[in-house]
Amino acid sequence: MRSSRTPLARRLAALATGALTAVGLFAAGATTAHAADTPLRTLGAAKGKVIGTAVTGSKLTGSYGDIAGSQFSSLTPGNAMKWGSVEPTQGSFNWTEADQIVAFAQAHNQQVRGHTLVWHSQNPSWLTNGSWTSAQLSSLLQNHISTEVGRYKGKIAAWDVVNEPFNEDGTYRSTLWYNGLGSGYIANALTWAHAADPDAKLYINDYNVEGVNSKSTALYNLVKSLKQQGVPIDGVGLQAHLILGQVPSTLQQNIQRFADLGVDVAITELDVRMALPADSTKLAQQAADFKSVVAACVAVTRCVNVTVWGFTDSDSWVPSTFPGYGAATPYDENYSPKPAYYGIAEALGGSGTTPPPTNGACTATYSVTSQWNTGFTGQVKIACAGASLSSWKASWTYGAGQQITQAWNAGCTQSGSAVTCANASYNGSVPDGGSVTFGFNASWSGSNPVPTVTLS
Ligand code: G2I
Repeated sequence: MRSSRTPLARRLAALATGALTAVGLFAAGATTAHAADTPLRTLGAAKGKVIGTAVTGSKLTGSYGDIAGSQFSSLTPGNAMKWGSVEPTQGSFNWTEADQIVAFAQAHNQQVRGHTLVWHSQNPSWLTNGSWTSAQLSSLLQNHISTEVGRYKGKIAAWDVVNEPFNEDGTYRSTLWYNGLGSGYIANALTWAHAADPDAKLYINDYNVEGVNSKSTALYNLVKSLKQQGVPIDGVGLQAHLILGQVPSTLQQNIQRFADLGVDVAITELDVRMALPADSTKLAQQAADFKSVVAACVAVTRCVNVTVWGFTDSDSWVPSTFPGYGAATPYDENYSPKPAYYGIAEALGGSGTTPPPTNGACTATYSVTSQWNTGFTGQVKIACAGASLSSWKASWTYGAGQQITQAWNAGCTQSGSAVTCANASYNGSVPDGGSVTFGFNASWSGSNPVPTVTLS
């Protein structure tokens, strides 16, 4: 239990993993834990699994960068390697974000999953608006694959070579590629990618292929036939954009049947969306859903990677695509691990990770949101689950001379190293399932360790 550690032990544990958040607790007899206990990548490694996240290159600093670098052993560029991103104008390339993500991954001893070479979406308009003969289309595609795979040769563990080739009924999706080149574009794309980087694992990736159904069976038959023809296909990606409480019961069986074909399987884009607002019941179901997906992968040796499609709710495609839905990832918008985080950890055999209170507690989470040479901006989020507050006071002790200079959404006073922040007139009430966040600016020098917050 976290409260049995000394403040120093807590700080050392947080520093050891680069964690930039700390959680304080206000509840009799409840327990809490935080993401610093054992990183997911370490738990995954012990099970022979790579644990990944999709990332946005421009965000890889501060808490986002710390979590991406410390918790995950694989990164997938969410958008940066798509054709529309890398060649917005024909013959004129922009590799900035893709390069940045690859460099970050190398610096953090992480794999990169390249995503994606052949898709019907997020292509440059010069390509989609052009009118091409099939010979021209074929050569455009070959050049694109050779250029991009060649650029990152030796640096990409696996490529999603072909993305989303099927309709729900298992027929081929009508796309620029299928319509112009026929189904043979898939074998050609794999062959060209293999020529450009013989060491990269080559995948076909799709959604709604997690359970045994018409679409996954079409994918299964395709992979089987590609293998029989000697086409270089190493794996299938099951995206796993799931809805709360709807993990397919045949997930493990489906993973196993692909493994039995002699290919690897990766869960490539896992998220579990829910109708907003989130509450403790939904978050507990979401934890169970993440846990069962990861457990299905753990159960099959050839399931090699589980990647979440964004690790924080602040970096998820869900709210803009499904209005009214969200909270689909394992960390909330303020980078606090949610029950889903602990669901993943448990499926990976995590011990010593106690889920945060889902019942009867309010917690305070301190994080540094930006930092410069002399100052920083921080915030404290107070969240309640199965409990509520009508007023609150958050207190902590600064260990390295930090000094609050300004606060908002709370009244803060500092005396020596002791800081106390009380609610403003308008935000004392924190309902069950709700949260309140206040912010502050402060000065620092030397080091800026994260304090533990006490709620009263
Ligand atoms: O749609 C969810 C995923 C389904 N499988 C393939 C993935 O590649 C796909 O990822 C999403 C990205 O997470 C979104 O971030 O693909 C979307 C496009 O289909 C991405 O959304 C786009 C927005 O539509 C653009 O307006 C925006 O400029 O993201 C772009 C970059 O932020």
